[in-house]
Amino acid sequence: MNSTPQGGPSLPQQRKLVTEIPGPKSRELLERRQRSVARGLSHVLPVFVAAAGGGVVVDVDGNSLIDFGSGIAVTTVGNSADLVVDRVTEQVSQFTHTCFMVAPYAGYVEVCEQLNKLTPGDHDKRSALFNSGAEAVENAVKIARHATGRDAVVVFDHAYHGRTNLTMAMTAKNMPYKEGFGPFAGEVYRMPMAYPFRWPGGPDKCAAEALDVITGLIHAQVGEENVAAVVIEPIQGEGGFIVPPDGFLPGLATFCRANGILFIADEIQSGFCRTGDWFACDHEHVVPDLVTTAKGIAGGLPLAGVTGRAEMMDAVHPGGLGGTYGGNPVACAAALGAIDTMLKEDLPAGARVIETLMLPRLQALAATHPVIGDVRGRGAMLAVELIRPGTLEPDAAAAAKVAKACHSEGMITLTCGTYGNVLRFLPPLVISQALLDEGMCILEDAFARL
Ligand code: PLZ
Repeated sequence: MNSTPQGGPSLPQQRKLVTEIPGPKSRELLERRQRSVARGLSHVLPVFVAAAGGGVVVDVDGNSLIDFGSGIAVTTVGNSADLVVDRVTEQVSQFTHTCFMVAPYAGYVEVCEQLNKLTPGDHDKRSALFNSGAEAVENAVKIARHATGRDAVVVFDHAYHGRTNLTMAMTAKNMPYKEGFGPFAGEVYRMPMAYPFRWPGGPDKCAAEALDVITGLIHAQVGEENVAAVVIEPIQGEGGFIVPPDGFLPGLATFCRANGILFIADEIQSGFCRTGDWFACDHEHVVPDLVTTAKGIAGGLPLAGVTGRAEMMDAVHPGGLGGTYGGNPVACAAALGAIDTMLKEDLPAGARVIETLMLPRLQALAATHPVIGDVRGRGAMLAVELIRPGTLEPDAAAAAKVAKACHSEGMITLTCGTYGNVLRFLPPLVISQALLDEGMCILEDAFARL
């Protein structure tokens, strides 16, 4: 194999193992990594990447792996997608940076126009661009506090919003995200999540009971008039791909509206076609006041956005928002290429096709393996939760074992969940049906050998 393989969609769409995983070149790099990279950064897979595209990742030893992770829901349009490469190449040869706050450029405005058009609701909107998901969440909270003149922020059990100081406070799980990193930002209040599989009263009562508990707690412990925003992932990502029951998100949005609280949807993982709609909120026609986006927006380049009602976004004084690199021209070019790809290839429909192919097989797997307690998700954001059969007791060891078995067979799959017991599947939306099928066979084998 060529030592520098060309990535992108033309990369052979096949699984191919030519060495053990990791191979000798990856092992050598792993050793160098150990000596040079801080221990705090872990990795899921012990292989180093040489190229990627479509539904495969090729490592430095020439192994071609099936990608069921998309770099954590980022390469929705595939790695090095043609339109992304074209736009980025053109942009990078024109100029790489001026700082939008110094001398603006059209790409930034065009991305904001697309965000305003594509996010839920047809009201007048404004957007602002940043570098990372965490930074977008931080800015959404800044805007909400400024627009309401209130301090409190309500978040949920199992939530993930980032690793900066404020977003660590908003993230639920201690290990590994928060352990030893406090003290955390104040005025963050955590509520129970409508988690159908684990709701004490059962999934049918989950929506109504959760809304009762949450609105009661906000009233008693925070005071509605003190709450600037309720921040929620419409399908929770890192916390376990938890899909709230129908009626929960609309009920929460109605409560917020009635009390002058901004409803902020963190669509960083669930947005941009991933769940079979442009945004997960679209599923129940929920219209958030502010939406945070990142990951899938720019085909792998770092970009994030906050989009919201014009009057709320514009409540902030000129100069109150910004950052050196936010909305970098190359990242904006990538986003325009990625969004163009999503539109041209109708990738929301692509995600629904993936659901149709994968969900029945995951359900069949659950029917034969009692270690699978729950199958859930939408579109190409699917998961199984592993438990000790007949209980709700999480089985993280089983999830790790299945994931590892998949890795050594040449398939990238990720785990998640507060208890680490959820296997999640996030294939690029451009993956071929043949690779999807082969990936499912590997998963089925891994469960059979468990
Ligand atoms: N909000 C809903 O999923 C990022 C985290 C990976 P950044 N999720 C992947 C890790 O272990 O750091 C995420 C998310 C939701 C916010 C974020 C934060 O986005 O771009 O990682 O800052």
